[in-house]
Amino acid sequence: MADSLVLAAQSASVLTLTLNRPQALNSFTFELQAQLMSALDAAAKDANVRCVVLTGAGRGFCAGQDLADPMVAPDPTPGAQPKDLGRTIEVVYKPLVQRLRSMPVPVLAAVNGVAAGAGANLALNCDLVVAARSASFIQAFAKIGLVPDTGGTWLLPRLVGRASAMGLALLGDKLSATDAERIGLIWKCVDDAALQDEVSTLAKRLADMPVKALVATRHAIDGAQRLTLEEALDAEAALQRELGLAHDYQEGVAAFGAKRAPRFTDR
Ligand code: T3D
Repeated sequence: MADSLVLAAQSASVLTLTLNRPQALNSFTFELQAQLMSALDAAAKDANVRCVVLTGAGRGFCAGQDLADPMVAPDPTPGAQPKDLGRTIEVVYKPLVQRLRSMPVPVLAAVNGVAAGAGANLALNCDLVVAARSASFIQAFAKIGLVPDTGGTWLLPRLVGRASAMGLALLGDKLSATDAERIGLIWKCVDDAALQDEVSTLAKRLADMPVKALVATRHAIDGAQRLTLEEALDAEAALQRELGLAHDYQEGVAAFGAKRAPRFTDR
């Protein structure tokens, strides 16, 4: 659909969702968020999807909240009612982060260009982030008098430690993809011309893996942040117990013994 704000394209079991407002660097409107949520909901229910790739159309990945959207832009008219930005977080960004984090398949961000504000943290909420060398990450919030949202306050210190998190969040400087890889903010930075091939190969590889175990790994790693070592060991035991009963474990061990490629099907 020409006017779709999120383009969906499926190749084998990899679904690519492309944010499609290139004229405004794919910044978020309520409608874009609604279409993205609906595409993610559909992917979550579709057994033929085993990996989702999130990327942007044009030269940007996502410039965060559309600051021209009348729903959030301050109204300069004297006496005008101030906008409730907390509401935007509650109805737009919180559900989006929760949707991404609860996807039953791995989600890969292919950051093709600038990722700013909520757009940067949208990418960082994905399971793996691969960026083109010309891409950049900007915690743009402080520049307009806001705090990092879309999970930024939770994610940044966990990804890069408090010192770097504070530097990124307070200063809001543009961080190159090369530096983002160097400080551990993202998984990988590749040359622009290699992004598409790199992402396709990685997405296909993830889709062929035991995705149920990959998703359990996401939950275990995120959940372990607030656990003691003993609690984490117990959580690992519970997950191994569950996964040990699943088809993919039987298949993985059988394939290893038979020296053949496994065929994982659980989701
Ligand atoms: O409810 C709430 O509002 C709270 C939630 C907040 C969540 C957030 O995400 S807050 C952070 C919002 N985002 C930003 O502050 C980033 C704003 N954009 C920029 O700083 C720059 O555009 C970039 C650094 C991202 C890229 O710069 P550059 O020079 O490569 O491009 P540009 O010329 O600035 O932008 C190109 C066009 O996209 C331009 O439109 P034009 O002039 O060609 O018609 C620009 O206005 C538009 N654009 C870019 N970002 C946004 C945007 N339009 C609306 N909203 C944007 N966020």
